[in-house]
Amino acid sequence: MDKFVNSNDDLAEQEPRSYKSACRMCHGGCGVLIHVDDRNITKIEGDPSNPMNKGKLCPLGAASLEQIYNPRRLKYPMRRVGARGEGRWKRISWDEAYDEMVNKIRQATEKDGAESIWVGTGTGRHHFPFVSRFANAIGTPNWCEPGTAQCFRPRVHGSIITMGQLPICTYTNEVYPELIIFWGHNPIYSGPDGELGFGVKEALARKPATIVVDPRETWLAKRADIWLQLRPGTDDALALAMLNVIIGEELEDKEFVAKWCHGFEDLAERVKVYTPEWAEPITWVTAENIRKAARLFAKIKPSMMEWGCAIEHTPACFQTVRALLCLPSITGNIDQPGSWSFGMLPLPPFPQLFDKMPMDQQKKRLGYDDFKVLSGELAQLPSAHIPTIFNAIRTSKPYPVRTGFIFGNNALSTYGDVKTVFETLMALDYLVVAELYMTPTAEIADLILPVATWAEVDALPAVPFYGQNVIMAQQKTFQYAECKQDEDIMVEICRRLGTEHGQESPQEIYDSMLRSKLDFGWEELKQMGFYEPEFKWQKYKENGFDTPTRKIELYSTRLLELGYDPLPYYEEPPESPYSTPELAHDFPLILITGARLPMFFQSEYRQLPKLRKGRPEPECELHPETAADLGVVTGDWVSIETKRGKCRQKVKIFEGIDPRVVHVQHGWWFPEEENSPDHGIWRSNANTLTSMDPPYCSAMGTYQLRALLCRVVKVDGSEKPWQPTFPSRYNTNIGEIQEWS
Ligand SMILES: Nc1nc2c(c(=O)[nH]1)N[C@H]1C(S)=C(S)[C@@H](COP(=O)(O)OP(=O)(O)OC[C@H]3O[C@@H](n4cnc5c(=O)[nH]c(N)nc54)[C@H](O)[C@@H]3O)O[C@H]1N2
Ligand SMILES: Nc1nc2c(c(=O)[nH]1)N[C@H]1C(S)=C(S)[C@@H](COP(=O)(O)OP(=O)(O)OC[C@H]3O[C@@H](n4cnc5c(=O)[nH]c(N)nc54)[C@H](O)[C@@H]3O)O[C@H]1N2
Ligand code: SF4
Ligand SMILES: [Mo]
Repeated sequence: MDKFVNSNDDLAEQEPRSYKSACRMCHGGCGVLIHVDDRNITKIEGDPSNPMNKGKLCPLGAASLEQIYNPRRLKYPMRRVGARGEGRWKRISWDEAYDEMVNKIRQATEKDGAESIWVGTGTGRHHFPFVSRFANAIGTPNWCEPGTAQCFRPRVHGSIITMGQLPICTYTNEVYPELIIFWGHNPIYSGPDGELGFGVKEALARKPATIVVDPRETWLAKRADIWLQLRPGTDDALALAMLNVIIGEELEDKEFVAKWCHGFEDLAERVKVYTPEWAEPITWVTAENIRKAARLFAKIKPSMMEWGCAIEHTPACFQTVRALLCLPSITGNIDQPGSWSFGMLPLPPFPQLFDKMPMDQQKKRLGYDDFKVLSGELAQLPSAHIPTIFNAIRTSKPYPVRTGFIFGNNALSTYGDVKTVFETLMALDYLVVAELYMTPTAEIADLILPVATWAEVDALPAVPFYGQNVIMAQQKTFQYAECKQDEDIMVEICRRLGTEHGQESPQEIYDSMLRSKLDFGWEELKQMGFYEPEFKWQKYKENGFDTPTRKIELYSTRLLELGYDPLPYYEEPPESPYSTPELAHDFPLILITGARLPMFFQSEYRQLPKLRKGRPEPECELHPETAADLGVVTGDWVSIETKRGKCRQKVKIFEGIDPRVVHVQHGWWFPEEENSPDHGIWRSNANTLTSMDPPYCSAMGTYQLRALLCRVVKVDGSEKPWQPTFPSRYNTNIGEIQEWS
């Protein structure tokens, strides 16, 4: 692959040398050694001294050089010259780009107020904390990320409300669990989620008991002591029934509960009705298996819960998180060696500048009143509610939102109901997209900014997130063309706007964060590579848990104050054979989407040969009986359809899925299709099927990415791909409108 000349004078023409850094091909944090000759990176390898990965790299990390030197990368800022989505661009200078953005921000602020500017980003990449900082600095409360309501944040917020901090699975201190319960989480593939994958494998090598809660028979499920193959979207029912068994059979840790849990009696009362017999027809898991799992979980200690985003993709999200939190709590598996623990948090909170935004402006955040845990009073990282922002963009209600900035999100791929997303983005007056590649989302922008890959930035990752057991220096070792680090772009906009806050460089911020709590700064950390504070358990014994009662709040006083149910309860998915039987008549199968693959990260890496060759085409999983009913075999094309849209993928017959369930991969587009600006985004996109419509989770505003109703139809793969019909007023040339099937 062609090497691009290192155009950074500071880094050019140096002696060959090695840098300690942190890989960020995923959320990141594995220690790496980056070897650089006079101008280029020659090799990236795992750092054997780093406690997170001990010299190992996953397939994504191992493909880093194909990403960094990818010829498809954006190289300079570009301004749209044709109609939106027409694919005609003109190279401009960074100065021109900055002037344009600064003018647009000023105009938008004068005309409709700063809240008319929307700032979006994607999941936990290096610049994530800077995005809300930037939004606050320019005065808009309307920033968001697909994960704030759908991934990780519900677990963070639910944990903070329940026990003051997010509990983590930590494997760095070598006390391993005797039991692991994997709940809607498959870290063998999605390990790149704070690089727990390596630690999980080490823990599994010690042969703990395992319970897996998953509608699909994963590698972990195959090896589990108990696999609970539940109906998608009914995790809350299953957790409540397990609580019913543990409490009913008095298997709780009585001493821990008496001393450290608030509201046990209330919880006991609440779960009385949720018997395993009640849960069996709802969850499709037999009452016997629910009892077995609950007893095993309560009996074996210490245990850890590895929970994932599958529980956060339905409106029952927050209740499910709360119910799951009760399981380790009442069995005393909290902050003990080998159990869930709390991280050391050696860093102060990142200065996101929420404190600098006046309260009346914060209250304009879209979602503030409706989703108090996501956007309002109870939010630890307040962010706007995506469907509410998108609605405001389309309708100007409750106020206009006309200008958008996206720093790293392929919105037409990963948000729910992407037809609505397309309409929304096209309705903006002005859209900037900062990206590595020309994605289908970048194609409908007005201005495109080329950004740096992980090896070209200075950042301060701390892993696991919200635990910070290891702090690392991620170092800039290379400069590709005119690409800039996202953080530097945001800072420069603030400087040119002359904002009161937000003008410090990233390095200044890292340095002051480190020095405020530790006896070294950024330059020293770069030399050290990483820092690992001494780990302590049972920190709650000093001051209790950080909640109003200083205990784990099974019964949440904070939720009660804000008008939410203080105890977890069951909610049937809004679309299901039970809640919408008439819809189930036409769409009889249950759809799940997005179970992670080891070779991609969301919609990323389909342009990396090493990774793409592992999965050249999109696949959906069907049970052999379902496939036989449809008359399809592995490799056939099918159309997967919901009442919102359709997409097509190739069949993979999989015994390990219930005949009533279909799994569809997410994140598909085809970067190699360069002759059309949509790059095939409408063909196999799981989010043509999903929903951004209400009902939402009342606390977090979560919409539905899984547990929806669908049908599958056999199609001929040679037919033209289906594309959505868009209103002509958008004047796009996004491709011919074709119906197929
Ligand atoms: N290689 C790779 N790693 C990744 C990512 C990636 O795209 N690629 N993405 C990263 C991100 S942002 C995230 S959030 C994490 C996500 O990673 P995980 O949290 O592991 O989530 P998934 O892989 O989506 O789903 C895990 C399992 O949940 C099951 N599942 C589906 N529906 C349900 C349900 O209703 N209930 C239950 N109990 N299980 C269900 C799926 O079958 C799957 O096996 O991975 C991160 N790591
Ligand atoms: N149907 C369905 N949809 C899902 C999911 C699912 O399971 N099913 N999972 C959901 C989850 S959990 C999440 S977290 C979201 C993820 O959603 P996102 O994190 O937004 O993922 P992508 O859409 O792939 O967008 C990331 C984009 O950022 C670019 N990028 C990478 N690094 C950088 C960088 O440093 N700077 C900039 N500016 N750009 C960069 C990549 O090229 C890519 O185009 O998707 C959600 N969507
Ligand atoms: S787990 Fe993440 S950080 Fe570690 S090597 Fe893989 S992509 Fe890099
Ligand atoms: Mo995520």
